[in-house]
Amino acid sequence: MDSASTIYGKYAPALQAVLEDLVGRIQAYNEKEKNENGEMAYEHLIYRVKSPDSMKEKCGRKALPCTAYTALREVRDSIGIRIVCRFIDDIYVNVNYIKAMTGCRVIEEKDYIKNVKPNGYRSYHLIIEFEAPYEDVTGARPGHFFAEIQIRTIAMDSWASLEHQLKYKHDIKNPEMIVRELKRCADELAACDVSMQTIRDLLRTEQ
Ligand code: 0O2
Repeated sequence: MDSASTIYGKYAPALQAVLEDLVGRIQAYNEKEKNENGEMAYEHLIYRVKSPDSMKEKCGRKALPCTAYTALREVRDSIGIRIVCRFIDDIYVNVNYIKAMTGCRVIEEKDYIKNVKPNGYRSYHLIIEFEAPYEDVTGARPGHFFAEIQIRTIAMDSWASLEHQLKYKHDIKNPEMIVRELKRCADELAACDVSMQTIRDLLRTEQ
């Protein structure tokens, strides 16, 4: 048994296929924007099926049983896509595109840009549910699948990546100072995002 089948069981190939389908649709949208409007909707995207170890860790953290049903129905980020944008306004353009996608229903929405987390984390999160032509964990076909889509700027993304790495360092001598400094960096990057957006708006009005 390979590692992917240890929690997702026979649904692992369907998860991969559903992810690829979703990614294909988002990439096609970006191409269309580029061809029709001369500007990309986003800078790049990354995506993954959550690793079985990470899914097991999350089930444990939430005190949930480590089963395929939990991984595919109760934890809703087995499929994860991160859309990284150049400007703040582009985040909301992408959010609207996702919300309008055929067969997609938004079941949870968190705007950590307007409601910044106390540590400085900024990002827009959508949990979506959609139908795909594969059997799901309830035995239904077409099945219902969930995905988490995170949308943020390049600056927000670089901060989140570094902060994520630092979280796993346990030998930090002055953690309060590090938390404070991380928050300061997040706020400075956010100020740069606002300035970049303003520059873009100015250039657009001049054109
Ligand atoms: P991983 O390993 O990155 O996937 P939920 O997922 O809804 O059960 P929660 O925390 O209520 O749990 O959801 P939320 O706040 O939408 O966060 C989901 C994901 O956002 C996290 O997934 C992280 O990827 C990211 N995230 C949230 N807060 C932070 C933060 O403070 N710093 C960083 N770097 N990332 C954050 P996982 O599964 O926790 O982790």
